[in-house]
Amino acid sequence: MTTVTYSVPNISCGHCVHTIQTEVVELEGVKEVRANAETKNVVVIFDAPASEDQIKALLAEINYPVAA
Ligand SMILES: [Cu+2]
Repeated sequence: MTTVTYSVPNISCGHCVHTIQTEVVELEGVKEVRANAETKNVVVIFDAPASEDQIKALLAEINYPVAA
């Protein structure tokens, strides 16, 4: 199990949090997603076949790209 924390500047409200959590948890292998509008962080707990590349690509696709 891997836990990663991403900085996602586009998170601004509870709606963003909901969208991110709903979308990312759909990836096979993702166990838990916690987005936070105050810290603008997304914590993802996952196992294979999910990967960091895949999670980051999905976040970019739904307009919440990870900060470089
Ligand atoms: Cu929002």
